[in-house]
Amino acid sequence: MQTSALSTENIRKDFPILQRMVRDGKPLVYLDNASTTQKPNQVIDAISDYYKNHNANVHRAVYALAEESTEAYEKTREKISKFLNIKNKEEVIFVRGTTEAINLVAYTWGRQNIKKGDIIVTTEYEHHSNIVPWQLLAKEKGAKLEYIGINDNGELILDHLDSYLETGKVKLVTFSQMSNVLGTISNSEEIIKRCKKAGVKTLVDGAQSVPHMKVDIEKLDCDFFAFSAHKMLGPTGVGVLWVRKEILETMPPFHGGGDMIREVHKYETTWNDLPYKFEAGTPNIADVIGFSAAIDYLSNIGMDAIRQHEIDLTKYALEKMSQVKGITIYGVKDILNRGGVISFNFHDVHPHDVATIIDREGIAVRSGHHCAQVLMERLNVAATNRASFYIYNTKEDVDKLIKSLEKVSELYKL
Ligand code: C6P
Repeated sequence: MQTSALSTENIRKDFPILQRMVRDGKPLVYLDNASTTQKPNQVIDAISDYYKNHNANVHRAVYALAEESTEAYEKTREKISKFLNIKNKEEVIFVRGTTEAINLVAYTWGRQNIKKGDIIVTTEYEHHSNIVPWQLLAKEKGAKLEYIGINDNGELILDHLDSYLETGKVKLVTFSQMSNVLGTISNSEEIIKRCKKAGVKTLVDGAQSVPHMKVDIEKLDCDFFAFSAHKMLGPTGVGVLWVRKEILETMPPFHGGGDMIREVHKYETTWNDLPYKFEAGTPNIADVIGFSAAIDYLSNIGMDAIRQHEIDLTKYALEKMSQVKGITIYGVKDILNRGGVISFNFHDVHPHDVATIIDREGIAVRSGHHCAQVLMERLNVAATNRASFYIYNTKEDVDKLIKSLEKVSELYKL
């Protein structure tokens, strides 16, 4: 059932962990959703039901449990295809997460296609998992890694993209659809359009976008797309790599082993059909099935309602937080161009100290470089605090975060 407005009160009842007390009886205020989200009973129960009632390996046997397990596993692939408007479900590959998805592309397509003197373009606000695999590949091949910079508002400078494209040497442009630190929503369709015109492949890191907004892969028209289940109510250890079929068909396998083969002889092997060619070994069956329940949960609320909830909450938080003396907030000013992620520093107190003090009040925020050290360098900071929201967060959570900063002020006599 699609609802137009989201009821945090009802939603919260589905998340057992949100009833928890932490630190001497303080109610948990969980504001680290960009890192990983909490799991509703529906997801926990789906995993437990699989192990209690259906546990068997997939794609290998004909007995009842094996059929049930295979069916449930494959149903998730169908569900993901529908959720993201993917036409061919064979283009959906289960991996461990966004990191593995990007590495898969670098090791298979990348090794096959990137040559000496080629350019791979990424951005200054990428997560390390969208930088390091390309550094490794560029070093191996004698290629160059270049960066689309960001302006002081935290947006990508697309002129940089144009000047790289003009060299005629760019083979891949890879960027996140939403920054995990600034919350900036990239102008993805425009970037992809410019790359397509130049005949350049595009990879979109959807780790922070898919959980929070409607994503239509068909419309996006990129070549590779990666995201993780655990940031969208699903279990850890499951993610998806989507690759356009024409490209996937040309890619060599990533891992060798069971299920990815058609025939193995002493010195020769032929590959299984897509997508199994890229899913070697026993997959993370239980968690893929848990992921299915997460997609159902999000679909029942509706991605538009989720996005609206986060716009409202982030707007409220930005207004309230910007009134706090001594706070520095990073990122885009326009609420419609950012997700529910607010990175900030408080006076010159180290973010780890801020996070430790407010943790005593039950507030969970992430502090550090957020696996985005290139961005930290650009912002000229070593670290930040980061509050990130999801469907169960409320304005009261924001108020508690702000109140908890008073404790920091008291302690440091600010
Ligand atoms: N960001 C954060 O706290 P994995 O770990 O493979 O599920 O996702 C990696 C990843 C890739 N891209 C982006 C944009 C991300 O935000 C993340 C994960 C978490 O910001 C954990 S470091």
